[in-house]
Parts: sequence; structure tokens; C-alpha cells
Amino acid sequence: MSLTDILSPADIAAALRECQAPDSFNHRKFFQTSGMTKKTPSEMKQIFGIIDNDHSGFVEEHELQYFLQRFDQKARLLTSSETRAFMAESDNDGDGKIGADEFQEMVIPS
Ligand SMILES: [Ca+2]
Repeated sequence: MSLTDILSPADIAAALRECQAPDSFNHRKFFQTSGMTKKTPSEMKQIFGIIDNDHSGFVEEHELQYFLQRFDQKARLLTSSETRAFMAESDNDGDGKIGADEFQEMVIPS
């Protein structure tokens, strides 16, 4: 299972192009352009499972840094300020990591 099985490769490429420059990553824009906002809850769980690379059940800060590379191995790392901002936005319960529910809520706010 890879993200290109769930999302269109063209949409992924477009989303990555928008944040090529360091510190230009905007998660809302990325979720929109990549097509993630149009996915079902079960597809979102699959996407989360790929971002959670070590399968701990949570996306920790060290994994979040590699967020773009899960979409394309040649993509850049998120900068530390992008990673911190992304984490702060999604970590609703303040435990320093993102759970599947928090991830879903961030991409498709209920
Ligand atoms: Ca993890």
C-alpha cells in the first residue's frame, strides 16, 4: 500500500510543487490540493497508517518531519518550524503526537 494507491499521482505532484520552497508548507493547502479532503474516513485511516511509519499508532514529531517524503521519496523534509506548527495545529490533546482521530479532524474538520 502506498499513497499513490489512494491519491492521484498528479494531485500529489501538484501539492508537493506548492510547498517546494523551505518554510512554504501550508497543511490546509496541501490537504486540499492532494485530494485528501475528499477521502473517506477509512481511506484517511490508510493514509494515517502510512504517515505513521513505525506503526506506533501515533505520528510523532520525528515522523512528521518526513511527511512530504511519504508522498514522494524525493520530496524535502519539513523544516523544524513547519514540523512544530503542523504538530501544534493537530495535537488537540497536547500529548506531543498525532492520533488517527486528530489526523482525521485536522484534514476534514467535523
Ligand atoms: Ca509513529
